Amino acid sequence: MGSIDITTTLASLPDDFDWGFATASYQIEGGVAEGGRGPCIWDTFCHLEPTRTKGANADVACDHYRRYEEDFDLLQKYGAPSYRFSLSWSRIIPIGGRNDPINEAGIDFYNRLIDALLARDIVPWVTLHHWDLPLGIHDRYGGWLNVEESQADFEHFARLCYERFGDRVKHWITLNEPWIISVFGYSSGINAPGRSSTNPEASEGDSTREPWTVGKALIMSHARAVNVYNKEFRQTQKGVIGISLNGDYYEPWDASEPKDTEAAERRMQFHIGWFANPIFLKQDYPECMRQQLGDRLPTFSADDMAILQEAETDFYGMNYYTGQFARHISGPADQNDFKGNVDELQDDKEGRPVGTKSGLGWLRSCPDLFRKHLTRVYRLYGKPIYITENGCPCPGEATMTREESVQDTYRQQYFADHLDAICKSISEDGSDIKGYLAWSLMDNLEWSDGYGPRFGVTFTDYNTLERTPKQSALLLGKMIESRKKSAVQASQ
Ligand code: PNW
Repeated sequence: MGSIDITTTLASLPDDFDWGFATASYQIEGGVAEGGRGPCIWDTFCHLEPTRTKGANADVACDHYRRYEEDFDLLQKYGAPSYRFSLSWSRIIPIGGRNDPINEAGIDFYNRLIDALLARDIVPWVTLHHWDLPLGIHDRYGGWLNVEESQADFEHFARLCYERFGDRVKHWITLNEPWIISVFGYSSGINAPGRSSTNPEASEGDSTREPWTVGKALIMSHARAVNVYNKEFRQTQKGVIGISLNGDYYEPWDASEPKDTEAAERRMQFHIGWFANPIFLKQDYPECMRQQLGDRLPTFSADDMAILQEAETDFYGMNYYTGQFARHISGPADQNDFKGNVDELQDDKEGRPVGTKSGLGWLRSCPDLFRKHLTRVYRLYGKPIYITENGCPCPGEATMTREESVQDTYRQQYFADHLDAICKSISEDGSDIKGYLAWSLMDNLEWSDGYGPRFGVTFTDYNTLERTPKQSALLLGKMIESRKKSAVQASQ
C-alpha cells in the first residue's frame, strides 16, 4: 500500500501528538484461574450453555498473561510511544468489594506489565475497568444495578490502583464505554451479564429500567474515582484522568426532513450526552432523555450533584468506529427503546451508503463523519480529546489465512483516512485532539462475536498463539516515525 502519502496527511498534527495501540484485559490475557484471580461476569457468560459467545471463552485468549514481553517487543518494533491496557479488577481484588482481600499476586502481575513497558520507553495508559466486573460483587448485590454499593467499591478499587501503580502510571481512564456496559449488558443482553427482558436468550432482566440504573452507577463511579485522584494523588503523582465514551456520528436519513435532523441529534444525545452531560457539563441528563424516559431515568440528588460538580475530568477519551443515518419514528417511543425513538440505517433516503463495508456488519468506514464527530464533541464538551480506540476488521478477514490477513489494505486505508479526518478537525475546525490509540494491538476475543472478527494490527494464530505483524502495524509505525522526525526538526 505504498500509495498512502503519510507526510502530507499528517502535517497538521501537533508535535506532541501521542500515538499507540490499545487492548483490554479480558480480550487478551487468558490465565483466568492463575495467580489468585477471581472470576468475572464474562467468565460465567462465556461458559453458558447454549453459548451466547459463538462458543468462545477467554480461558486462554491470546495468553498475554504469559506472553506480555513478546507483545511489548512488538509494540516497540512498531515504534509506539504509548500503550493502553486495562486492569482485571478480579485479579487485584478477587471478590471485588471494598472489604474483600487484596491479591498481591495480581498486583505483582500489573507491576511487571508496567515495568516491562517503561523498560521499553512506552508510556502506560491504564483503563481501570473494561467490562470484566468481578463476579463476587455481581452475585453479592447485583453489581452495577446497585448504584450505592458499586460506586463505593469502584472508588476503593480505583484508590488501590493509584496507590500501587500511580508512581509510574500518569494516564488513567476510569471506565471503558459505559453505554455498551449499560445497553449491551442490561437491555439487549448480548454482553455479560446478559440481562434483558427483550432477548429470548436471557432469563432475567428489565430492559425498560436496568440500563438507566446502571448508567447512573457508572457516572457516579467515574466521578468518585476522579475525585479520589484529584484530592489524594494528583499533587504528588501529576497524572491525568479521563473516561472513554463510544458513540457513532449520525446524519439525517432524509436531509430535507427537519424531523430526521432532530432524530440524528437526539440519537447522539442518547449515545453520548447520557454520560457526557453529567460528567463534562456537570448537568442533568439531556432534556430529550428526560422527556422520553420520564421517571425510568434516575435523578441526581443534591449529594450526587455535589460529587459531579467536584469531579474535574481532564480529557474526553473517544472510541470511534462508524457512523449511521437516523430516521425519526412517528408516535411515542417503545418502553424498551434506548436510541431516542429513531431507526438506524446504513443507507440514506437516496440509497447512498454511509461508508464502505468492513468485516463487521455494524462497522462502515466513514471518515468524513469522524471529522464531524470530533468537531461536534469538542465544541459541546470543550475538553482535549484523545482517540482511545479506532480500527476495523477487513472485509472477509474472519476466514482469511495469516498470509492473507497481514496484507490488510482495507485497514491501512481506514487508518490513513481517519488520521486525515483528525488533521482536518484540528486544522480547519479548531479542535484540540491530542493523541490516537489504534484498536487493537493484536487480534483478540471480540466479546460475544468470539474470535471471528480480527481488529488487530498483529495477526493472532489461535492454535499456536503465534503473532505476526500486519502491514497496517508497519504503516502506523512509519507514520509515528515521520512525525517524530518532524517534531525534532521543528524543535531545532
Ligand atoms: C469497543 N457497536 O466495543 C470495545 O471497547 C472493545 O473492547 C471492542 O473490541 C471494540 O470496540 C471493537 O468492537 C464496541 O456495536 C462494541 O457499535 C460494539 C460496538 C461499539 C463498540
